[in-house]
Amino acid sequence: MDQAYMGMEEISGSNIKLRRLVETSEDNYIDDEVSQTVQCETTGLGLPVTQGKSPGEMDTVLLHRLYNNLTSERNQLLTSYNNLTTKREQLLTSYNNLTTKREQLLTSYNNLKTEKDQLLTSYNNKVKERDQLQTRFEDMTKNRDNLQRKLQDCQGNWVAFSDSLYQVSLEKKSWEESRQDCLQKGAHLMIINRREEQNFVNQFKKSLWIGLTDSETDGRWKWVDGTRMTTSYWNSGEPNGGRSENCGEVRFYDSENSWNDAPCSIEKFWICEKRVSP
Ligand SMILES: [Ca+2]
Ligand SMILES: [Ca+2]
Repeated sequence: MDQAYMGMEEISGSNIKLRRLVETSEDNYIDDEVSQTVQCETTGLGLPVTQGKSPGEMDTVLLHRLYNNLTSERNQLLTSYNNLTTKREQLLTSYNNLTTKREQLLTSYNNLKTEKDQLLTSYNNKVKERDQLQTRFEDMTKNRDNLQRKLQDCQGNWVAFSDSLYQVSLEKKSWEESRQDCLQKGAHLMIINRREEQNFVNQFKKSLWIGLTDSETDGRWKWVDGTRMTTSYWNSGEPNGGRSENCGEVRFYDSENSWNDAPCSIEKFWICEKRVSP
């Protein structure tokens, strides 16, 4: 425990200069020049009755009072210092708590950010997957529709060959009526572009109107879709009808070159063609 001593160094008139020695716990003495000049007024010090006391007794009383005042002030300062120390420790603790909290929040923020990135990636993958499934679904729907159409066509005596369906009529009509019949079925009179098709049509062993005509300009044979005939399978000596035979038919089916030109008004069986793939 600190001990404080008050020593009188000089008393001169009503001014008193004090010297304080403070002993610390480490036994060091701090010679603290005090530091204080006390204005000593009779009424200010509240001195008790001085009458009848010698000057020496009066000094002792005065010093005693000063000592008490200073001790009280010192105690107040000590209390204040202790309070400030406590406050400082509380603030330090509070600061440390806040720092810890801040680090926890930072960690939490980073974790959330990582989680957000993962969710975003996952979302993008799902979107991609959905789009792929959508495309697949559309393809399958298209496929199903094609198959359904093929099935319906097969039920109507259509025969599938390569990328087309073919239907041979059960009755006979003129070339123009035959053409119209095919159009009504969403088809057209058969157009022969390849050798395989030519051999295919011969297999029916029937005289059949096909989509070939030179009615616009004699000798310039065209298909019903407006394209020019380039590869032909005319039978020997055909076409020989001139202006009187302007429509093409398959007739000599035992020969690969089975075509003949015939008058368009003659009623014959015919063959329609419908493409099923673009
Ligand atoms: Ca002709
Ligand atoms: Ca002919």
